[in-house]
Amino acid sequence: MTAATTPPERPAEVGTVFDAVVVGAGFAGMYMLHRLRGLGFSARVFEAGGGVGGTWYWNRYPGARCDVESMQYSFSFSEELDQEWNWSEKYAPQGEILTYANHVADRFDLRRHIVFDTRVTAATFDENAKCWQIETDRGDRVRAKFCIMAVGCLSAPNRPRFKGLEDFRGPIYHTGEWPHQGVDFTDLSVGVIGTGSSAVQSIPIIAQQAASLTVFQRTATWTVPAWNETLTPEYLQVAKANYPALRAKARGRPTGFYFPFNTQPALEASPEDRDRQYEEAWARGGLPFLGAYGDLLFEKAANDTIADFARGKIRSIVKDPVTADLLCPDNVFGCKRLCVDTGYFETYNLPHVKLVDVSKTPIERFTAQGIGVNGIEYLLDAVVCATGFAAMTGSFDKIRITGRNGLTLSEKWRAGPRAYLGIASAGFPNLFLITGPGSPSVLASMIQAIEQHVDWLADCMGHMRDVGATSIEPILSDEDAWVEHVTDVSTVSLRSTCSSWYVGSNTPGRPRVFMPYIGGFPVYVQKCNEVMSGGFEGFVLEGAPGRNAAPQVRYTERWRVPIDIDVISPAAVAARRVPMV
Ligand code: N01
Repeated sequence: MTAATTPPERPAEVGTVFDAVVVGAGFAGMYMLHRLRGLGFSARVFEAGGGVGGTWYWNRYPGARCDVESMQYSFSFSEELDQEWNWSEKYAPQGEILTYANHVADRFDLRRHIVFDTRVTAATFDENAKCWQIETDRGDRVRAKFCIMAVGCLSAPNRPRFKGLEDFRGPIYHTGEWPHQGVDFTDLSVGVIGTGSSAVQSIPIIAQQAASLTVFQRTATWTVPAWNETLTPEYLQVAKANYPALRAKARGRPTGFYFPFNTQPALEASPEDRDRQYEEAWARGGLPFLGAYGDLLFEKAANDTIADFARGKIRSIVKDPVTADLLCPDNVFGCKRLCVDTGYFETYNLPHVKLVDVSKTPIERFTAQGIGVNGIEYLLDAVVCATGFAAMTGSFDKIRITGRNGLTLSEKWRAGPRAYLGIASAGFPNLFLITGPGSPSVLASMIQAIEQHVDWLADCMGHMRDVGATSIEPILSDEDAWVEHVTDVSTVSLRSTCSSWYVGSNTPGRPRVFMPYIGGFPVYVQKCNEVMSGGFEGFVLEGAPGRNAAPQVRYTERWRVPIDIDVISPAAVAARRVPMV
């Protein structure tokens, strides 16, 4: 099931002391390293994979591509980088994003500080020395003042423990750990379990190769066409001329990326106007479809109008009415993460593609030759588990992170993750979480969310050095208030109403907690800016006089932009008595 090749031998590194150790060399780890080096800090990055890129290193399944437009799904910290890189398509394929990640690593000379094929297994805070001891599966034991978790929000694959897995004679793949050499499904009977983003992207491509394809669907998915296209030199020239303005505007948007957003309520439009608006938004495609009206994720009646429209589209595409019915979701539109596809529904018109509903009669077991559901055995040569991830917290759980008094982070988070601003957790001094639970993270464009956290952390660490502070740690009551606020705000959104990986309910045994901050990226950024300007309000800094003074702002200036659009209007919040940040 894994993509790993045998890593080269190397001696273990023991006893070295760094200013910072970063766990992970995806976009978060790479940018953090760049900033640490800019500040003159010594740093080591440990990366489990054999190269940079994180998500884009592991998720090599057929059809994998980004669902945020390439021009915006990229680093924005370097104007030169923006100008020199040319994206080939509106939505970049996985291979191109990985090439971009490698380009960034080379251009900013990051590799010599990264150790690949090395998984961090433990991080332990030494209360006397006020530093972290970090251990890896290659025998490394190093120390660092700061331990920075850049482990990704969707990096721990969810592998349901179906009965009889070991009986199945064919290969079982997981989309999140795809073999690097690729998989040839030609002439095979293939089963795909799941219908989330990974499945929606891979199913049309697998169907082109396979002799037969059986999709096991537990919950029908909402997906919008990508209308992907090649980016012409003329388009790139105009876009690049306006890049700085686009980047700045994006920072003021609820998702951290720019797209046309109609703040008018759907319920105030006539049915004819709504249809016209939805047709136009559908024709633009992608995640911006949800920007057709401002109340779609807040008012169920408004949501019903877009859901009805989208169900109409599904029925107009899928020829077999029984299959079309099964493919029509009955939950809130956009409640689970909206998918973006190319030819997903059309694939079900192919004669060799079958949809099996496992919503009421779950997968019973794997057999030697296939999968059993409701007394029927579906014969398969290979199975693809597109079953997602233990989102937001799964990657932390894989590392034994021990803070003050021997408490582990997993123990502290047993009833749900607790972190101030999603960036640090009380009891774990000098431990930083990049896009941790309680920050916008997956509800924003990930790279922008990463950059904002990294810039904030860089200014924080720079300040600590300026004033001689030895440690920083959230005040428990401020953390509690933030966690409560994150939950309160989530109740305003219809997104909190269904079972999804946002609330952890896609994997058994996890508490139901809405984990990302849904109050909107710019509102969150404003809060972070205020915390910093106020001398790191809500944090205890130890070790120097004047430690809670306002810092010298080195990197966060670019995040001090006006809020262009709130995702949750103050009026909506007031109506439900949810405190604004
Ligand atoms: O995972 P998912 P994903 N029996 O959790 C089903 C990002 N991403 O890898 O909905 C049967 O969304 C599960 O069913 P249900 C993006 O943020 C981005 O597809 O829980 N089925 C669901 O259908 C995305 O949201 C991109 O009832 C089982 C599916 O497996 C996130 O990653 C591309 C099951 C899992 O869907 C995760 O996407 C890919 C079981 N026991 C991913 N267990 C882009 O940028 C689970 N399922 C485009």
